[in-house]
Amino acid sequence: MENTTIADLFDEMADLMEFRSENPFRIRAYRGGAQAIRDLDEPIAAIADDPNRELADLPGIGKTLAEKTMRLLESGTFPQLEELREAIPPIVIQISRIPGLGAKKAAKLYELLDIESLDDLKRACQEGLVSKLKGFGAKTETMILDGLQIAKQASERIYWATGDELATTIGDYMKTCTAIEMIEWAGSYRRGRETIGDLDLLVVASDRTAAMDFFESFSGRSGTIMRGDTKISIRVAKAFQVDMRLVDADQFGAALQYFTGSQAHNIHLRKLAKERDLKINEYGVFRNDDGSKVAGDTEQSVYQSVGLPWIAPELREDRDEFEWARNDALPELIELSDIVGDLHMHTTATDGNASIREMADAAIKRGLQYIAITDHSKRVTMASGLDAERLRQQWLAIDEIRKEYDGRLQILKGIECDILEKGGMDLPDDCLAEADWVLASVHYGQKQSREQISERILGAIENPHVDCIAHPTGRLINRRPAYDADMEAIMKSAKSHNKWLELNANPARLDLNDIHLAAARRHGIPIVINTDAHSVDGLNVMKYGIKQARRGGLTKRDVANTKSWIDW
Ligand code: DGT
Ligand code: CA
Ligand code: CA
Ligand code: ZN
Repeated sequence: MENTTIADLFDEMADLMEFRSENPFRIRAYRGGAQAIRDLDEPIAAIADDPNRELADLPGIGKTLAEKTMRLLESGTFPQLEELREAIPPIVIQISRIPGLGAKKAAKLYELLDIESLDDLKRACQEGLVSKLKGFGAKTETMILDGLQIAKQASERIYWATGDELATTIGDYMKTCTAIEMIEWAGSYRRGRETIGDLDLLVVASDRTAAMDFFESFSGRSGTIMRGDTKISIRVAKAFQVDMRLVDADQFGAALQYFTGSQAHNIHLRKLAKERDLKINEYGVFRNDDGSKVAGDTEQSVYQSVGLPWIAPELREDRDEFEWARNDALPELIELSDIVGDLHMHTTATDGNASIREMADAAIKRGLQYIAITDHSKRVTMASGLDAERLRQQWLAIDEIRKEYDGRLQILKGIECDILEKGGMDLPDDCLAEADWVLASVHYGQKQSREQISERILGAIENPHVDCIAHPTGRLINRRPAYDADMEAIMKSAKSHNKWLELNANPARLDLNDIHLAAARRHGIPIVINTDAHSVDGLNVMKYGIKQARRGGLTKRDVANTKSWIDW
């Protein structure tokens, strides 16, 4: 059983427990465990098999989860999970994912309205049936209609990071198939979209039947959706679809280009071909007059046939990429190896699970030159956020630790300071003034009006001690929409006050998104890509931020933490 599968099952357990309003600490243990397992860089099954190691010793796991993991590895499930699955129908869970609705109301809707799908619920709302129920008003009905899209997406699309783990596992497995000569992922996964609807694998095989049989023998397969001569679709994990298409070697480039998409990008490309009396399809590029083939074995050849350089998949959304390509102005996209610092992470002082030293050692291992310790400020009571006194104590500790790391890693005295609901910063100016690095974040009052939230963020930007706004829009992919804020005004102010904006690399955040990143780049606002790590392994999410940055067209120059700290 894969790490991702185990993590998904623990998350499912947490969802079900949350639904039952069970002990929040136990729920958090499952969520933390899921995250820890997802972050591991080796198979947990290997650790379980190793007589010299204990699962319970892993950070974030503990004795109970270690036991459950053993059960999962042996039997694919554990009794408590099965009990809860029995008791709570999946559609009720789906309904409860509507932001603001909650478990009790979801269960009630299911019972009272005979709802079997989210579409049923939508219809019931449109017919006004929901507002007539006791305890549900017109307001709830509107909230449901507004939130249905998020709930629907959550049940249909997975995070890019989850897709990446699946794709890596399946790809590694398929590469051991001797009948396969060429293999590449296409689709939204290759483009690095923040969520993935299904995975698309493209293969050249010496023996197609053997390649399809091998695909169907993948250990994580739960069923086959269809099998034809050139395409096969299977289900893996929780009903997620993976397509495999078989093409000839001399069509590989054309097929890769076609199935990478996006659809909009491909339509634009075909239009350019038409202007040159050419036709592009998944088999190649052909002349209209005599039907002869002019390109198709590589992607480069396809783009070249319309006079363009190769365009990176992350840019293929029909935004600016064709204009850039035409003018020889394609950005040289940032890479993970360009990053030399990480300016957002938590420690045991608040809700992290590692010490400053542990984070520092892990940062050195990942090749970083500097980190900022940015625990929460006191408003975040749930994470026992720091007041000025505890923060200054932490800084005294950092003074000591710095001596040990001298010449190896710069450790900056930072803080993730909350922007209060009423406006203003959660810590006094004299305290913030002593920090090397101040992130400002909105965690509370996210439902306030556009004016209020914008004012709060603009106020933080104007505070001379604030350096950067963290996760500037507050969205959680598949769970919570961005708060309503005037991003254009925020960017203008950030630019004029010489402040920076974060790209939070957590795969559930990826905040700023690709569109905002492109806008920030146009404004000339430096972006800082941070992990917001709450554990040592949490530092590994940097690569997801890089993917998102590339979608925004960012180069090394656009990203501040590609530079040494002293160069700023
Ligand atoms: P997803 O799976 O919803 O995350 O998004 P994609 O982009 O991976 O979409 P998918 O899996 O339906 O198809 C993969 C690519 O194949 C898509 O980006 C463009 C291409 N493609 C698929 N079907 C069509 C089609 O009917 N027309 C055109 N022009 N392109 C298509
Ligand atoms: Ca796809
Ligand atoms: Ca597909
Ligand atoms: Zn944080």
